[in-house]
Amino acid sequence: MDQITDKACSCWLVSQDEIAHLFKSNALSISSISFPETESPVLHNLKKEFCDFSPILAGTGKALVFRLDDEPRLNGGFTLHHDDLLIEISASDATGLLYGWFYLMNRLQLHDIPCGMHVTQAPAVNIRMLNHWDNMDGTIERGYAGRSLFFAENKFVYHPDKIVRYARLLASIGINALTINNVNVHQTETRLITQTYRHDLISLNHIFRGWGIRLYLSVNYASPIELGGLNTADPLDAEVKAWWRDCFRSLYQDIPDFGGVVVKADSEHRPGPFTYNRTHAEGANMLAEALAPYGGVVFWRCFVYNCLQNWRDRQTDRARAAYEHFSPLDGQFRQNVILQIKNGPMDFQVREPVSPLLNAMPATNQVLELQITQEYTGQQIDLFWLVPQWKTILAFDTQRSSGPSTIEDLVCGRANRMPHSGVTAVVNTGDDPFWTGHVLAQANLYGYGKLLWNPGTEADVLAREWSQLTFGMHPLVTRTVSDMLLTSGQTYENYTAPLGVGWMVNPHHHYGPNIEGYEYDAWGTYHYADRNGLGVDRTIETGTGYVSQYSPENCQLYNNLQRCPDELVLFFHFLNYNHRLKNGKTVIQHIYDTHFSGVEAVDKYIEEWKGLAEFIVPEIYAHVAERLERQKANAVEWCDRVNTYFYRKSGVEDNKGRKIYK
Ligand code: GCV
Repeated sequence: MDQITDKACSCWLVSQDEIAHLFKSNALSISSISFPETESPVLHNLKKEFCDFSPILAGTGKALVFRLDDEPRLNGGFTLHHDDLLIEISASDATGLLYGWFYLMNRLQLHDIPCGMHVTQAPAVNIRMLNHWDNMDGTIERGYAGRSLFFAENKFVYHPDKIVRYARLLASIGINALTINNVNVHQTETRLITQTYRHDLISLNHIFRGWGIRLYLSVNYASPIELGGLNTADPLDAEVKAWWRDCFRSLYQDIPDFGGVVVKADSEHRPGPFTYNRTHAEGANMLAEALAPYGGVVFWRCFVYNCLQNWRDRQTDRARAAYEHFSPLDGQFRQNVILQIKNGPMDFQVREPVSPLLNAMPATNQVLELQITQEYTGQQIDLFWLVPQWKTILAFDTQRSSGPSTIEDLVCGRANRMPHSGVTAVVNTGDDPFWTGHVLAQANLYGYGKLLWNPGTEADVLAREWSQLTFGMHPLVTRTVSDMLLTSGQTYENYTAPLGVGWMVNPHHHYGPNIEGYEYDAWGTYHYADRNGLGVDRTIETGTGYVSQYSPENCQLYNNLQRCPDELVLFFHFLNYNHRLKNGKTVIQHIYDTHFSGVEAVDKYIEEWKGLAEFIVPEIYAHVAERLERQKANAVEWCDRVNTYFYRKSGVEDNKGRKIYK
């Protein structure tokens, strides 16, 4: 098990004691290693990478050189040069050297380090953040990979060595910002910013700093009341302002390079400025002002909507909420406020359009929020590789200006002139020996980091690379694992909710089918299936008008049934069961076909995985096989329930006569 735990823990990344072997297996003999003279926490860790290396240094090999220079590169950029005499990594900062080193390791693992190689790279996205939704009792909201890495029993409980391995893993994919606690900040977690937990926060920050990662905390907007004994959290109140100023003064005295805070306000029963009739700009700016002297920033989440909606009301549309709340505030936020906007207007469903709020506020810092943890996408039981979905999001052209206007342009800072831009995501890790519950779900974390480094990388390249780094170079393994990853999202979509409707899941835990699970609820999450058809009419003429929140071009695209893409058509339109889609099928036949084909695809994964038995470490092989069986059971349940439900509603037979329970 030790061997497994080691391999699984380091997954795509070679552990430190394998580094010497890595050079040997590439027939590279190293005569000396040199580092810059300067000292820094990151350089300290970089040097430690070679603690097992000295015994194998040979007089006759190449020099391995880490060098700081003055070349103008983006933060974290590096150059890797390989010739007859040396392998040199140069960068203008220590983090760049670290990233260069991880890149070199990847190349060595892939046996792709030709003499004459000369590569310069830099991360395309500036803020490359992860959000933990960890609670201090050790649970993780929407966590599917064990317990928290940081907390248990309402205190900090962590193994420094494990946190170091974790930080190293995150640094290897370029992550540079991290929150450690849930955005739902409850009683105990509210105290994380107080002196009570300062010692632990300092220690954790010390670890992450050494890997180029800045630490942030999620904070409770009502802290002045809950901690300070004030009777208000009104952002314009002088005492409230003073309370936050004191709070951050003390925090930054102890941790001068602390990143800042993430805030979920007026959202799903969390406190916020609405209580005091203040805007979100007033709320966020008050915190930002208190953080500004220290260079701290506020990530302010835009997941604000009415979660006490009346299902009888067909005009109120939750999808409209974020845009309605925030777009009128463009230009009112301080320079150190960054709006954190979920990729879709609802909530991390399998298929949603891109949020119309993204790139709709040219005078406001924005980051895109993704979800790596698979809340609605299989919960790390079912396979769902998210990279293709993320690439679709990044490629979306908001058409907000004649200049660069895709989501990729926005997150890379090309779409507006604001100082901050980037991406954050709810992470999928925990204390599980494989970090991510499902071993193959590691590919989601890997893909996230790599995509932010270079959004132009094709999904199949990332799938192949992850498979080779994790499982080695055998072509059958690479082909099989890559195919499984690349098709997994479509497979999951096929056997779950069709054509962009979403929400047909079991309430609260969100796994498994429940067609009407959210239909008569207060969360604003409906599909309106009846005897005629299903879908949400969000058009201008007859629906909620949500489409009008997009640019005129995109509004027309979605509003017009003839043009609206099939995969999102039920998000925007109510359609009869016999409506013919662009793919030539009726809605009902599409539902039957996709559900059967989803189950067949899982069967195929199971068979293909069996073919890898002799190439994969037995424990990992068995672990994935077990997950696939559970996925199969889930897929069958989804298929049967959805097909039966819509057969009963529509009375239409499957034109291929397959088994539908009636
Ligand atoms: C952390 C959804 C999830 C919640 C989550 C919330 C959010 O509603 O189900 O678990 O809360 O999103 O993003 O704040």
